[in-house]
Amino acid sequence: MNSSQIGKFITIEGVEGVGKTTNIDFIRQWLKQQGIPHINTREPGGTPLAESIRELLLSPREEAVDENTELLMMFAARAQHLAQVIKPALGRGEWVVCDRFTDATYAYQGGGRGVSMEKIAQLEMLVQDTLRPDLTFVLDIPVDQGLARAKSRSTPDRFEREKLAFFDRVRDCYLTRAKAAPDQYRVVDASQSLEGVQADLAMLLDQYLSSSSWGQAGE
Ligand code: T5A
Repeated sequence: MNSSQIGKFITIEGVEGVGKTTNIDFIRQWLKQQGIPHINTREPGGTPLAESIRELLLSPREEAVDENTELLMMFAARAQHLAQVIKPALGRGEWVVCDRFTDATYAYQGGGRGVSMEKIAQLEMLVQDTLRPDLTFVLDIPVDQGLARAKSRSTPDRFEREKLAFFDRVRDCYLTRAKAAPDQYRVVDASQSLEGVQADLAMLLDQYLSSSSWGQAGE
């Protein structure tokens, strides 16, 4: 591999309990096998300050959270994460694998809460400028199945207390965005067995590597 290359930015998205965290481990193993330097991180979070914002965002609370407050906190955490972790890693030529990114803001704050997509796009420009993921996996599953998996594992956070209709809008938004930009997005059926999901991920990663400048440089 040519170490002067800029790293690739891979994000993994989907509704609650779809298997993002589980499959990030699999992607990490895959990158290791290819000898690709990489880091794994997550949103909201990824730095001490951004993880503190995550705590504030996810904790259930009596006080109603204004939708603009929630939106700005997501982007505040993201600005810190980009400055401290994501941009430096990409600049060092490492791949960054991130559990959720701005697609989650479009899906949850836009699709779920009804915040205007234009407002989100303005903040995206402010915080990210032109930086966008190179490749986004949308793990897709019927919402009730994802929530059942998430609930079997931990007590519901502030988002997981939302109604099914909220998550249906979140899922629709992810699928709409994926359909609109097939170069960036790969939708994976996450209702199948874990082995099936990981076989699909490995095939898509192989395809991506062979079509990107990294694959050509490594041959
Ligand atoms: N948010 C985030 C916003 O609203 N806006 C934003 O901009 C951002 C960045 C973050 C919350 O913040 C919101 C969205 C979220 O609500 P989170 O922790 O990132 O929270 O997201 P969650 O979806 O809550 O994470 P979970 O850990 O609950 O779900 P995962 O990571 O998708 O699922 P995972 O891997 O933990 O798996 C859940 C269970 O299912 C099993 C696993 O073993 C595990 O027990 N499993 C399977 N079982 C059977 N078959 C398979 N194929 C399986 N895959 C996994």
